[in-house]
Amino acid sequence: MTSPRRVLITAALPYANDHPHLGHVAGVYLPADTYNRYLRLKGVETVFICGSDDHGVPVTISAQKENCTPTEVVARYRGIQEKVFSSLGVEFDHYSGTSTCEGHAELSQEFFSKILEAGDIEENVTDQFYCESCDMFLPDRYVEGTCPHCEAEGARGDQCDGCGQSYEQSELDKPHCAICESTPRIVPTKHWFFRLDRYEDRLEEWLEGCEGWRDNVRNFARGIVREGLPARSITRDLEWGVPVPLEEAKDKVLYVWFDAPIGYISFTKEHFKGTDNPEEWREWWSDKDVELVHFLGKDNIIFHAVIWPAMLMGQGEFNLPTSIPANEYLNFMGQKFSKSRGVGVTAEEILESFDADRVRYYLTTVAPEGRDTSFTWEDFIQRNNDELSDVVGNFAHRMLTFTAKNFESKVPEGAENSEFQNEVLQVIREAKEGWDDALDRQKFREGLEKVLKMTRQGNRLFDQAEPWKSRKSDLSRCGADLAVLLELVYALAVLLKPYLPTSSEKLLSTFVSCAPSASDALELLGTENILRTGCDLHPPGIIFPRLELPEDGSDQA
Ligand code: B3M
Ligand code: ZN
Repeated sequence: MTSPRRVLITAALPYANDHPHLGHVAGVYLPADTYNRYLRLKGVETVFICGSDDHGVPVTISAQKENCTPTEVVARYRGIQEKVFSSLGVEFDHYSGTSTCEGHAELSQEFFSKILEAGDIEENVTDQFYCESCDMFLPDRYVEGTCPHCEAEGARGDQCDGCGQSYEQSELDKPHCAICESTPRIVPTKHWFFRLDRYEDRLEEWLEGCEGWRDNVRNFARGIVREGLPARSITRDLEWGVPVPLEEAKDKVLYVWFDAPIGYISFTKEHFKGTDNPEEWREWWSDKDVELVHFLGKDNIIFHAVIWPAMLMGQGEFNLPTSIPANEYLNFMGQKFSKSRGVGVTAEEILESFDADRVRYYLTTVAPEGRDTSFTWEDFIQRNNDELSDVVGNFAHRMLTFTAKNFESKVPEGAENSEFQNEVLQVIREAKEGWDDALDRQKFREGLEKVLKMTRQGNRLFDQAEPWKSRKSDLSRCGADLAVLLELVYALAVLLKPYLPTSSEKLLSTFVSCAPSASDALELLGTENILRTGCDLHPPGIIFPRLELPEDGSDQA
């Protein structure tokens, strides 16, 4: 017997200082969740890991602004994040946080020590920005200036959002303190540097073999490696973070991007703690057949596709990523989501007016898979109405009410090998194959389009069969035609399962007594009539009522 496929899925750890907005959801958490649900439906074993990124400057800046401690900021936002994800139906197996997860600091320190012992971390005195009026060093987001690579303004000390590059802060032009705006002084301080240059060949070779990756990710990573990788400082003059495990660096912490991805491992470890097999985490990280899939936004590519793999190579015990589906950005009405500029809508806000599945549906149809896309309220309403209500919901409703009226809501007897049956089954089979192929390649929008197309074809086939006529002239033919169209409704419920967990469950409950479980049925879809003849259907009523624009949305649209 071959053992089942295993996939470890992670979603980028959100900084514990923000309400997840729809851009984050569309680009990272929703596709990760859809992928997890898809794999489970197929019987693949998965572990789905996430948690908050608690360390680093984003959190300390928020703490300073909100006049509280980083620990308080973390606790507040972690609660918000968990609530948002669960109300969207994004179901992680484990959601932790880098400042609270037991063993996370130790594991991060182990990574550091091991890479240090291998001679790939070296110390160096460097010039760092120091703000006199704030009386502190200005690591990362504490300093802003002009990007040395693309000249964008507002670039931060460690990374530019404009071009996605990361660099040493001393390279930044026109630096100023992000808190008080004053121009910082340069003060020498000692830091520890990760010698990425020593990994160039291995990274290049590894990336060469990473076939099937999205072009945006692979080309970007290869380009960066080819340009040559300078040593990167991985320590900071801060109090908040994982302490550097060296006597002489007692007042320094690890750079947040050093400890954050290690969270994927420490959270997995925590997940298995208290189970029958607490050591199972190791299999998920070391067994060669386990696939490791990281979902993230494009600004995180360099860290996941270059620096993190180098850390893993240096540490030596764990698997490298199998794929890194990174998305572009979802914008809001043509502008970048921005809390500070008040652009966008948070997940909490939209969920006040709409069901999670409506949000999941729309965000999948505008998934920023290959290019930036835009959320607009009008489009949100229109796609939900034109597609989910008028095509999907309407088709299911039409078939089920027709069955209720003419066949007492029982699955009518099919007609094997009739031309019509074969045609409908073929439509189902093709849709299922296309859906499977698209989801396997993490093309979620494409997978959903296959389902929609199948439904439109179903509607057309129903019209073509004219069962309202054959009902009078040939009831058994009418029943047979309907029986196979009900197969299509059932297929619809199964194929929507990864995308719309609640609504697909409602639709599936129609067939509770007539069909095997969705997982068992998946392989059979479109090959034969699966539904048991004569069995009772339980129509769910209208599953997708038409939507209206919320009042405060209309003026923005
Ligand atoms: N917190 C960056 C971000 O939210 C970061 C991701 C960490 S993943 C290990 O953009
Ligand atoms: Zn300052």
